[in-house]
Amino acid sequence: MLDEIKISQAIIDAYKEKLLNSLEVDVAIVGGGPSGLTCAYYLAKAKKKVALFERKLSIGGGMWAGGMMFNKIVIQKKAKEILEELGVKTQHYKEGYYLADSVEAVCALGYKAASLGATIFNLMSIEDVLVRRNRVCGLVLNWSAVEIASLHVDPLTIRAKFVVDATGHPAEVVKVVQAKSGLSLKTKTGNIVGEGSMWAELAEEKILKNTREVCSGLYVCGMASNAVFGAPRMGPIFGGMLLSGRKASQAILKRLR
Ligand code: 48F
Repeated sequence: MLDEIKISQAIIDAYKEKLLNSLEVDVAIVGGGPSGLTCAYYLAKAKKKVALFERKLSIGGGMWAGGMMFNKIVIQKKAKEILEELGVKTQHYKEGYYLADSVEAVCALGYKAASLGATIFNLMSIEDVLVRRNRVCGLVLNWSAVEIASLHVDPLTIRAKFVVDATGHPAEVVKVVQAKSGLSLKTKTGNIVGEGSMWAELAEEKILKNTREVCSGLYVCGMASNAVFGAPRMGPIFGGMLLSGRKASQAILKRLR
């Protein structure tokens, strides 16, 4: 016989444990788009304690919709390896261009990251950071529903050895650091430089250089990297997102050793 109260208890007990276990982590990732998920996957694979926070109901960010809702993604040869490692089918299109199904790619990234131990929270928004001794060392979280309804509800916090801003175009974590912390960013202006108009080739070339620590304790990956350091957007080519997520994980793994 099924008891509704036991079902509720199971959910509350398990979620409480999940949240308590994530109060102190090696790496906290903000944003569950392709770059954040890739970063979480590689960190979890290296057995690091990683928590990822996504504002929306579903992870996947801008990847589900391919280009203008045609749900296919284009990737380059180097990034094809990552999708293949995840078991995603890729298809050769023309010299240097490969295709994958965006739904298959998002599902594989989420599944692999979670099954290797990355803890994923959906429906949570990061509204602030913790800064101690000039270093970003944690996140301030709240329910997205609180944010959407503009309710006056105080948040909770978690501590992390490293934080990753994978929030895409708005670079929300770096924005809050710039607005509130007084920390100088490692960009050419000391502030967010801003993204440029679409130029796929240049954007994909720059994104890896821009995937780095932007101030002590805080890395950027994915589109946030180009927005922060000042490089074009790339449109519906996703190789750079996957490679950037992997690069951020590798840089952090070196620091964690
Ligand atoms: O935008 P998004 O997919 O970022 P990405 O990984 O990939 C960019 C591409 O999708 C595309 C592109 C490539 O060609 O330019 O845009 O860099 O995913 C970012 C995720 O972060 C969430 C947001 O809901 C989205 O799913 N997000 C943004 N701000 C917050 C957040 C926040 N403050 N707290 C929690 N999640």
